[in-house]
Amino acid sequence: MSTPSENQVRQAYQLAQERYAAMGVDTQKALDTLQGVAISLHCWQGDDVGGFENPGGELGGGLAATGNYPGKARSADELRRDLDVVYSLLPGSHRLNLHAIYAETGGRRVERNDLLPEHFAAWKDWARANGHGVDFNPTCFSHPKAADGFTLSHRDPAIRQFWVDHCIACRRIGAYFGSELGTPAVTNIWVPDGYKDTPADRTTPRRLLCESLDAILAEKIDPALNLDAVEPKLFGIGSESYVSGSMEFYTAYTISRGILLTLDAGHFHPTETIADKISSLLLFLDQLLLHVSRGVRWDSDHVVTYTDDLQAIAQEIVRASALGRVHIGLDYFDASINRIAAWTIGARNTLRALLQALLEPGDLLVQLEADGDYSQRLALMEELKVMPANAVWDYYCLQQGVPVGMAFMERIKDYEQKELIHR
Ligand code: RNT
Ligand code: ZN
Repeated sequence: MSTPSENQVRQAYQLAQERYAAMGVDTQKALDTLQGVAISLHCWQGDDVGGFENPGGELGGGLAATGNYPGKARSADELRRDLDVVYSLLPGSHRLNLHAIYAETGGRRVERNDLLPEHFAAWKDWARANGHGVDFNPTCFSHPKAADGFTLSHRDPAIRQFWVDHCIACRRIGAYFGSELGTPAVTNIWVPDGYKDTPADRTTPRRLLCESLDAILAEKIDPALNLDAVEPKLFGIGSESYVSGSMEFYTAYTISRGILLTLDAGHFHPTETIADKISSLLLFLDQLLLHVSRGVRWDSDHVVTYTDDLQAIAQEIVRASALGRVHIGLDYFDASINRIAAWTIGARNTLRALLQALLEPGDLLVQLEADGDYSQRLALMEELKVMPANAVWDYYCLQQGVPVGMAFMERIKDYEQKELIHR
């Protein structure tokens, strides 16, 4: 498939720029803003959330990566090489979101509560050399002490303490990345805790979760180094009837403790979207973390595509002028297609949705609304959906020296032939 020539891209941009200018939208300003947005790429798309602690170990916590497409990363070096390819296909400069199970312990078994910054030194060196900020996550699943489905809200104090200690270790590792890289890590706690069937006592696990989180957060860490986030979920596989860390639990918790709330787009009722939650929460919380994902029926982790949901999320961030307060991460894992394509497609879609949102004549829309001219507001919103945003996107890719249009797939196919199929 042939991709447009440089000249075509420039000509299309010229026309698009004029169309947007006629609406009072400055396309270059939108691109300048977009360039400042760093998406946090989730390392776990590269190896189906396997990690390197226990190669071949089973994925737990109700998470499931289906498919056996060749080329899964088997080591941190392979994963970093794969990530390098993804970053080279994205306009702008982006972050990495790392899980604790990606520690490099030199072949030694290190328990999760004993993890130290030094086990992430190679990640730090690589991130620094490539200008990536790093975000971090305790791994409270895929472990014998999580096998019965409870971690931080476990009734056994010894098991609870183990996971508390793991999370404490992870906050320190987050702070290490923050200080080494000069940009705070967002350390996000997600626990799978919950019941398959109707519980008799919904209170106790939530009280225990609250106590565990307070113990984890007891140590004050400079927010310039590490920011804490917690991630609710309505249900998971094996926790269909009850999840300790529900939306209401964590909303109240984060507001009362002044930490970040994580909204994962796949963690709610199938018709419930996170876009509408952003403006409400930002009235009471300083910052949010998003896990941009796509729920499909009971799965919460499909590759991010260019859906209305995605566009609504981007619009809400931009319309609330909240790009500086909303950390944007991706969260999905698809093992049935080329994993690098999965990463790249989802990340490019997320950036493109942000661009389209940045290309809205925000003041005009708000003015129409204030004037009560809802017909004109509707007409304009519909017009915006088909304005030539993609010509601006192509031009941005050209400017940033990354493939235009679908040309990124050629690079991925090439890497697949040279590297992935030999794994
Ligand atoms: C699980 C949560 C969580 C995980 C990652 C691997 O439902 O979304 O964010 O996907 O921590
Ligand atoms: Zn998530």
